[in-house]
Amino acid sequence: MPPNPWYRTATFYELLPRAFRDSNGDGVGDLAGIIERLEYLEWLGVDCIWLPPFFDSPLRDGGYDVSDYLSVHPDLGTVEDMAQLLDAGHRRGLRVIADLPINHTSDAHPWFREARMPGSPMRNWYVWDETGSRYPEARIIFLDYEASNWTWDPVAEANYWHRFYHHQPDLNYDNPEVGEAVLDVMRFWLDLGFDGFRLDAVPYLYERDGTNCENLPETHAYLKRVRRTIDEEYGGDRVLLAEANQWPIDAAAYFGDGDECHMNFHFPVMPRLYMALAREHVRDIVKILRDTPPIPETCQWGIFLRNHDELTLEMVTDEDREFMWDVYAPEPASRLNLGIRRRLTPLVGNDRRALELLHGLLFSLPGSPILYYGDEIGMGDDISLPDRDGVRTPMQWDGSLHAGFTGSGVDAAAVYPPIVAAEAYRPEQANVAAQRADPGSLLNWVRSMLAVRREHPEMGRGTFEILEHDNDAVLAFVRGMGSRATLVAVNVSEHPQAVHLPSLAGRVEAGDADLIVDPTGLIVQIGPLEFRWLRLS
Ligand code: ISL
Repeated sequence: MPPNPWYRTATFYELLPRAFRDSNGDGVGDLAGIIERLEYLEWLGVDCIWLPPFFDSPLRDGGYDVSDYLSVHPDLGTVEDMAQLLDAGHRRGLRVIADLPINHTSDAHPWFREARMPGSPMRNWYVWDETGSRYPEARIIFLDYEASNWTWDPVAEANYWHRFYHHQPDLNYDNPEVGEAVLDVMRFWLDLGFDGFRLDAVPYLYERDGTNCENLPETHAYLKRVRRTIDEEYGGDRVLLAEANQWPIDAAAYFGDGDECHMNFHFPVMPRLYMALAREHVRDIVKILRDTPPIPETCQWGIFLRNHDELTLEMVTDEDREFMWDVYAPEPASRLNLGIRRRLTPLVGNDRRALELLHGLLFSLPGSPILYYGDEIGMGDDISLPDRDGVRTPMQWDGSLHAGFTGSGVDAAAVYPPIVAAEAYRPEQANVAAQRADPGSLLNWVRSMLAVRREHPEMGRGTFEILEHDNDAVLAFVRGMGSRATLVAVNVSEHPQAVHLPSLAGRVEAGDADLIVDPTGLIVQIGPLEFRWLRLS
């Protein structure tokens, strides 16, 4: 069956179940709370919800440390509640994908508890080494927390391999039983009604001597097997979104020949959007897009401004990383690993023009946009909290105590992470109810842009052509599909700019004071930090 490419024109919305809405007054968000707020997501105009891990877990890595793949964490509800959420979402035309950490489990997972036992037949479900010195070329990802990818286990009397926290042993995909067990996990949730998965941390599934243990051919072969299985058993409607934080050429490999993942995040373009604002030129964006290979017709990039992790600077040069830290993270507390643990709105100093410009890019660059809950209302963060908790605070629904996240009778101490307290971002300043009622709000602006984008399928599925011109404060490109084409022109500088686009002679009607049409081409004038979408004939 040919795949249904719904994901190529969809907008995704990442929401943290613990932080979205608490329905039962225990201070923790839950699945029933999400069901209560589906009306909001439908109103906003998103198409697919991305649910970060909701499984049973000791919660030492926000749930990415899974201790039972076939369960729902008791704080959040039950498998039955999840079935209801999927059903209620589908009735509103909203799809839902589950975030599945398949590279590693928690050390509390029964598989690991069994595997570490002396003489265990399950020992080779994980990756062990006597010396803890194997695979020295593999980098450490959580640099601020871990000194090695190996940790000694006194029970097993061996070191186990982990690419992330030491309490997250990596599964051993060289053991075919592991690949089978993970497929069974996928079947369980697809049977319940999920529309697909975000496959967490996929570059690291296999290890091989003499390599950096990323993007190995064996990893791609396993993912192709997953795709084949899901296509055969569930038809062409379910989606696989890879999380492969890699340079464009390696990232594009996760699409295979259209026979691997349907989607992958475009990590490298993200920091370059912020770099463009800070440098007031678009050369870094243009370069990374030119370095991005064409991808199969049925595939799609996932593009984003922020997510639940730190704003990662893994895919920039050392020099660019220092620049980004200097500009966007002058306080040491806002830096984490190779990134910046801040939300979108504080990053750009709550500048509405920058927020609109970044969303304008998010909604028009090649790929499907992925929003992070709260960014649509300009939510703030709290860098006094540990790790990434400060960008995972409760959604602010209204201006009441606890922001309408939970009942006002709930003890504030039960709400963790706490509601943002910074003056400019308190619930009174940023909340859904007030912004829904205000036609000029950021929320209504984002909603109207999503509606405009829906009318322009070329933004999702169309061709992408960067236009040559001599003003590098302006990014100009054309998205085209069949007889329709839209010019996007973005001024990342604080000064008015004009661009002369010879190739567009005769393709835009004048009638707008900012457009000068003459026989040599089109001149577009754009204000500071503004962008334009213009229909071309
Ligand atoms: O964005 C990154 C960090 O700066 C990435 O390197 C990211 O951490 C990595 O690709 C995997 O992240 C995922 O698995 C982690 C978990 O902590 C993250 O929240 C999740 O997104 C380990 O379980």
